Amino acid sequence: MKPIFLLGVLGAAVAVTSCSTQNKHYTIYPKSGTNTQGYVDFSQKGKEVTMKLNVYNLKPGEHAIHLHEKADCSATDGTSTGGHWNPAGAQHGKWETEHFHMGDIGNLKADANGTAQLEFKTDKWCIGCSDESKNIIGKAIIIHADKDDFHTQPTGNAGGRVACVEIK
Ligand SMILES: [Cu+2]
Ligand SMILES: [Zn+2]
Repeated sequence: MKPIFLLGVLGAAVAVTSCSTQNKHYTIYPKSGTNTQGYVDFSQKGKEVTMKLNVYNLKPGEHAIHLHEKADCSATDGTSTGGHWNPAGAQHGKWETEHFHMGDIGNLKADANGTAQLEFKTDKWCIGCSDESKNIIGKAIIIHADKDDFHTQPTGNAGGRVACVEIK
């Protein structure tokens, strides 16, 4: 009976793993000739995804941050990531107002040293689930040169792309 007992224990372990917290760690790469760097961590607990960002070497002030539609940071200006991730075909805007893209995170604020932190939580995303209107895997994070004005279509008039993350 020992082998059967072992299989039972293994099965329970797999079941626990598949519904516990997911953690993903990514490096932020500079784009458009900047020296912007940093890292980002995503985790999911139940239906809630948390994103924690630490960015360095930004220009002091506000910078738009979005999820863009393709995990491809290959272009020197970051344009290979495409436009804002927008599975619902919505207009660009401010997060959780009357209209916004699923990637419209908002703005980061860099201090006088060019350092910015952001913690963002939402149940509108998932990490690797089968619902493609929520799944952030295969998307990119873009940090922009300028701030998001929340109304210019479809970009928020946020300027160039100074940093990029491939969410794989
Ligand atoms: Cu953007
Ligand atoms: Zn947008």
